[in-house]
Amino acid sequence: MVRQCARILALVLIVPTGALAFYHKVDESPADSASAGDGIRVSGTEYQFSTGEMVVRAGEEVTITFTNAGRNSHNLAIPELDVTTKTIKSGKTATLTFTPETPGTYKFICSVPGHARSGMHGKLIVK
Ligand SMILES: [Cu+2]
Repeated sequence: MVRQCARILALVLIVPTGALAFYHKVDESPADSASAGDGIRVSGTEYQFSTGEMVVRAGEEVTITFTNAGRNSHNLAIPELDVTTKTIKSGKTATLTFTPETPGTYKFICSVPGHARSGMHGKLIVK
């Protein structure tokens, strides 16, 4: 268990907010699905993510760059895959890198109490 936690922590890196320029493009089309490639950028506000659907391939490493564009602290978690960013403050960015092994549809959420229920959730589709 400790070992697993350490592994997850190692995967979560805080990157400088220099990445802010990128996510505005994603913000303009919240209904679109994001797909892997160079990685997925998603932002979160009260109380929604900039994309409701992410599509990735099984067996391929995926990097999700999550930016908190809201006022409160948020995170991006995929409970079924046991991966989550740290809970980050307004304006901060965190990166999540993992390799989904099994095709399926997984929920991603903000795990701060009440936030998923208020709208911070979406689908990660692993093909
Ligand atoms: Cu949140």
